[in-house]
Amino acid sequence: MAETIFSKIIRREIPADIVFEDEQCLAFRDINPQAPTHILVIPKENLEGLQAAEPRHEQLLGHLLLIAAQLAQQEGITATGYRCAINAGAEGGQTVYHLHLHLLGGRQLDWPPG
Ligand code: DGP
Repeated sequence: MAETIFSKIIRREIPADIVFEDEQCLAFRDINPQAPTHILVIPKENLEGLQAAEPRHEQLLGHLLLIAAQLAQQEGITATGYRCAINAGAEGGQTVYHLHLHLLGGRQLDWPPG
């Protein structure tokens, strides 16, 4: 699959406000935040999206969620609440085709989303 801008962020070729990194993933603040906390958690592996996930990604997907919960603690939004969202494909609102989990919080979030 083709690389996206997120591969360049992983390689530090373009700047990002990185808040967490380990061997499997990177987390950085969204460039166009939709809430006071808006962090993207991405795998370092070049995976197009949830729609391309395979059984071998099971551990990685769980890891991304646990890191999001850890970052929510770090951001101080666990008690008030937050949302984790993965947009998959065009009608899901995906614009960057490298899997990413949005961690949103710090304000009342509407439901259903638009
Ligand atoms: P999605 O619509 O789910 O594919 O979300 C892509 C998100 O990525 C969107 O909220 C904006 C963010 N984004 C796109 N380009 C960049 C970038 O270069 N840096 C950062 N920090 N975020 C980006």
